[in-house]
Amino acid sequence: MNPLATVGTFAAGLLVVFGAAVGVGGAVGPLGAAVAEQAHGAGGGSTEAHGEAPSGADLAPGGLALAQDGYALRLERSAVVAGQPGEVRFTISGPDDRPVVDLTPTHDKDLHLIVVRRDLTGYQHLHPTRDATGLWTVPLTVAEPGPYKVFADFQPAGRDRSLTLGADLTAPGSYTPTPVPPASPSASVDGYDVSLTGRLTAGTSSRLVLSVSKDGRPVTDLQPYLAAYGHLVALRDGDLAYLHVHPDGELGDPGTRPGPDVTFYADVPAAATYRLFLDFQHAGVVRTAELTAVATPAGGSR
Ligand SMILES: [Cu+2]
Repeated sequence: MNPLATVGTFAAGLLVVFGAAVGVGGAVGPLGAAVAEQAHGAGGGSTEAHGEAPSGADLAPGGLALAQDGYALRLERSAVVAGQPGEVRFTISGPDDRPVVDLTPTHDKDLHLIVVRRDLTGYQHLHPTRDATGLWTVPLTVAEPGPYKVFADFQPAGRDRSLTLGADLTAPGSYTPTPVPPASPSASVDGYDVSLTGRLTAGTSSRLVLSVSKDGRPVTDLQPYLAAYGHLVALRDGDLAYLHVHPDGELGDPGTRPGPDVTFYADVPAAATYRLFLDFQHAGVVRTAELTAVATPAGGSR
């Protein structure tokens, strides 16, 4: 669904990855700190007019640990071979240490699996299938070697919110990180242009409107994808924290139209650079637009 861009050849031998986890992301400070900090930030700073008062729990990003709240993500193998068709196999164990088989669907699926390289390239959004024993499988091919992160986004039955666990996956070989593109409110994919209005502000739930056009004309017949007219994933540059993002409105709501605008709320815990991945479906094809956005400090102006 998300064809990997074929990256050109690059100088070999810069960095070699052999199975071991590489890069940043292991150590993470208390996530509540940034939230608490902004609470007594600059006086007179405006808060977003989004109604919900942000709470630390809402803003804390997921994906930074492979185990949380009694749930654990276990990849059967933590390595893949770049350029070769492979498969991801994993289980998610629950507080009773048994594989979780009872899930509440979110965005139309029991589980969303996001795969991305540490440099935020090679994004893939997959939907594994689960067997009766709780083993999940999905075909996966990564184009380039390097350290990857796998995110499982799911909601165990009985929990009132979803959970995102993250695990390392390595494609051994020569790895040259691609710098994250500078912040830009627009991106193009396969002849479609996506523009972003709204800005990310630390410590709040930020309203983001993504507008899709083609050949200069707004697209007004987006097709439902994952129970919405778009699906947004936001990852933080530096540690690949996985932000909480939810669409504004649902299919069938009078105010929810099939484009050109798709609105989301993203819970932003801290001022940092984020990469946004918008999946949208038009003319039967799901495409992913990728943008970089920088979250400003709470109360800051920009
Ligand atoms: Cu999904």
